[in-house]
Amino acid sequence: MPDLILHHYAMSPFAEKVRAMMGYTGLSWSGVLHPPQPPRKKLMPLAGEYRKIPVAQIGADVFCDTRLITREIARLSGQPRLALAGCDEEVRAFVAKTDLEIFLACVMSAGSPKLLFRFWRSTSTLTVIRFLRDRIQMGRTATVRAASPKRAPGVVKAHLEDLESRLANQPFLFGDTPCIADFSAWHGLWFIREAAGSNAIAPYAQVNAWMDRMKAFGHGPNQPMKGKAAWAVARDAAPRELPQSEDSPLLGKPVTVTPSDYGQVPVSGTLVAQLADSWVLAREHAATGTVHVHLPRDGFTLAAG
Ligand SMILES: N[C@@H](CCC(=O)N[C@@H](CS)C(=O)NCC(=O)O)C(=O)O
Repeated sequence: MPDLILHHYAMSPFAEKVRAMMGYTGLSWSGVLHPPQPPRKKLMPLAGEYRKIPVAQIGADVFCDTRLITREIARLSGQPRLALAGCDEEVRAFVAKTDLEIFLACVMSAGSPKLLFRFWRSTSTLTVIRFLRDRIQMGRTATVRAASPKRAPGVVKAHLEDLESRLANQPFLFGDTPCIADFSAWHGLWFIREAAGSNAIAPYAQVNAWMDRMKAFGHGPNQPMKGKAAWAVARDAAPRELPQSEDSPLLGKPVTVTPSDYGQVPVSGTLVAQLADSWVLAREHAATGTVHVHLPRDGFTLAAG
């Protein structure tokens, strides 16, 4: 059985970042599909209250946020440049901007009746209504503001011009081979060109050629998995050994870890490690036994819970 289980849904751009990275590495994976909005009953025993997608699972270890999922893929594939820690400050700054400001602008500018129709065709009217209600509510409570529908196309245009010039003399954004930055830039533009079927990127020849190269990686060998089978994988495994934790007065105590940007639902558990890039919470559920939920420190806050 493949090591990595990806919890995702088809239209999720951040899940597409991971799927494309799996395609590039050629690692095989199992995929559990979840609804495009909470409640996600099959995910809850594994990731608790975490409300975003994707989530990755390796045995009884659960990784929230692509900052940590890509770290695991870099480790499994032996390709350090697929993780933020394996790249220099310039790449890290590019990814930070692309994963938040540019991503939100891509989603805003891709929104169209055509996209909604495609989504409706792949789900149901009720799901579309629930989805829209959920995202309006999520936008209202977010601490980051997406560019308005009027301003978003300008933000995307500036991004496309930047990519076009980066790609003038090299096949990938930071050199001859892809790094994490390529996958960050891919998923927002994938949403515009592939998911929404918009031709906004058509005038950018280098970007289109690069997108074709990224698309050609595919998603790698993968197989569907049922939610309950993923629970069984966790139940039959023990969480992996943790590295030495930093000191923290909260070690061994109940805590919450919460995203600071949007979808700010606190994830609860017992703090079992504070590492340089992540917090690890132990959680118990009858369906899964003990799992360790890994959440990044960057972009999240820890509190006594
Ligand atoms: N920082 C997160 C962002 C993930 C994210 O925003 N995912 C979107 C889907 S692409 C999401 O969860 N939206 C709300 C939802 O699906 O409930 C990451 O890198 O994984």
